[in-house]
Order: sequence, then C-alpha cells, then structure tokens
Amino acid sequence: MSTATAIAHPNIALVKYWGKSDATLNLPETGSLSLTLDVFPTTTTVTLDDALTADTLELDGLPAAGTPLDRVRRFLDLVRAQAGVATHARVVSRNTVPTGAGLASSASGFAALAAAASAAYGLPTDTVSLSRLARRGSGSASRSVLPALAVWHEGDDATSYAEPVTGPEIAMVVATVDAGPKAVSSREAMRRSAATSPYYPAWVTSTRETLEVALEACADDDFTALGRLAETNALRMHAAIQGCEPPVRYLAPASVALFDRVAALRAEGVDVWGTADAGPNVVAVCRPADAGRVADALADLAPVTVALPGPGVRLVEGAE
Ligand code: 2P0
Repeated sequence: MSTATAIAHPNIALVKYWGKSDATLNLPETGSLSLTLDVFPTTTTVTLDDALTADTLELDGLPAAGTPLDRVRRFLDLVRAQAGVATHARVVSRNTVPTGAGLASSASGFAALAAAASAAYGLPTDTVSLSRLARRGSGSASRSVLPALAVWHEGDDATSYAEPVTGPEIAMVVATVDAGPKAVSSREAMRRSAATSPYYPAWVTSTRETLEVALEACADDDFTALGRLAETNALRMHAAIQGCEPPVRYLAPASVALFDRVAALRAEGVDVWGTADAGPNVVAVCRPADAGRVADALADLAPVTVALPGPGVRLVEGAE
C-alpha cells in the first residue's frame, strides 16, 4: 500500500494574490510575493487503499465532509488523472492553527497534500511540479512549496509556479484578532471583487507595478522599501474588497488599532509595516532584530506569534 507524509508551512504575501485569470486552472491575475513562515505547520499523510470507493479526509482528528472534502477529492482526481492510477486514498491532515483563521491554512494544506499525493501516486516531486500542482488546490499553496521569500508568476498552466527570491532578512509578528472561520471565503470574495468592485481593475494594474518594484527592493536588500510596498499593497487589496457588492469587509476595529500601533512604532523609529489577508488578523513585518520589541508593543491588542522565514514543503518518513 503506497503511503507518503509531507509537512508544509503557511506563507504571508508581501504583494498579494487577489483574483484569477482562470478559475479552472487556478491561474492568478497577477504575480505575488510571499514569505513562508516557520510556524503553524500542516502535516498530511496520503495512503492509497484499493478497498476505498471514494477518498476520505480526516482533518485535525475528525472526519471531514462538505467543502474541505470536495476540494480534496477534486484535487486527488487531478492527481489520479496525471498519474494514470484509479485508486482512492485516505488523507489525514493536521494543522497547528485553526483551519479558516485567515492564516493561510489552505496554503500549507494544499502544499503538503500536493507533495504527499505526488509521492504516493508516483508523480514527480521536484519543486516546479509541486508548485504547479499545489496551485490547482489553492493559489497561495504554490508559494508554500518554497522556503522563505518566493514569487509566484502569473502565466499559463505550464509557467505559473513559484520560485525562490533572495531578499532582506524579515520577521513577521502575527497578531491573531480572531481565530474563527471567516464569514466570506477568500475564494468567493476574490470572485466577487473581480465581478463587482469598481476598484478591481486598478488593483490589478497597481499590483503588477508593485510586484516589479518589490522584486527590485529584494534585489537591493532594501527592507524599508519592501515593507512600505507591502503595507500599501495590503491596504489596496482591502480597498478593492470593500468595493464589492454585496459588501465584504475583513478588517475589524482591532485590525485598524493594530495598523495604528504599527504606525506609532514607525514614528518611534522602528522599521515595521503592517499587512492583513482575507480576515481581521494583522501581520507586522519587521527586521528580525526588532521582532521582540514589535511583539511586546502589539501584545495588549491581540495574541502574538513571532515568525521567521520557514522551510519549503518536505516529505518525511512515517505514516498517519
Ligand atoms: C495571498 N490570499 O496572496 C492572498 C491575500 C488571501 C489574501 O491567497 O481560491 O486560499 O484557493 O486560490 O489561495 C487566499 O487565497 O485562494 C490568498 P484560492 P487562496 O496570500
């Protein structure tokens, strides 16, 4: 019985992915740039089983149904088609952060699933193949295949994958405002933004420009320029989201308070910038030497976790 286990970590984008050019192939409208973290790993085991008539999914110790199971089954259908193998599988996945908390559990989840499923079904496990495959499960998962800084290219099915980027030393202080599931999924809000937000075309144009400048800042080892671009890009994404009909708003009063605290720290001379994904949690982007001070300054507003650059996805020994 073929089985494989993989571990992947979430990533936080400095230049965000928000919108698709192709929903079936899961191609992004623009490229994006992220940091894979060293916290909150997902461990996933895929075990082929001839006795199964459908794939099963256990998520954090409980049998999963509904959307999570459907997404895993569709993903494994793709893997089976590529591998030419019909056998169904048992998938056991464990997150160290609550699923759907806005901390990119789908990124670590589908990166780990892509690696474990590729190994179990006999598909290639090189980084490009895994990144392309992980993209089909969840766009941001293409970046969690890579360690540390990674750029995920827009393009076509063959060329849209993530690659490593060399850049400045970065730490991230994750401030968890709300660990519960979000009211509107990022997939739905992304679709709604493209379909209804009058700011979406400007978001696409500006993000393409921002990504180019951000990659230059990485090449120049310019933390300050990269941090500033990241905060601007995040607020522009939320502006585009807030143009949706029916309305979507992810930032909460506590999120705004955290952005204000980050700005106050900057006024005190700390090189720190804010970002936020599709939820109320705020991530402070700073130099590693400042991470302790930043964490202390945010801790009365929300529980904080200090993260450093983390590893790419890896296959490990051991079964479920
Ligand atoms: C990002 N997010 O770049 C952006 C910023 C959330 C806000 O990628 O539909 O779960 O599965 O491809 O990857 C979240 O979107 O969306 C995301 P799908 P995904 O990190």
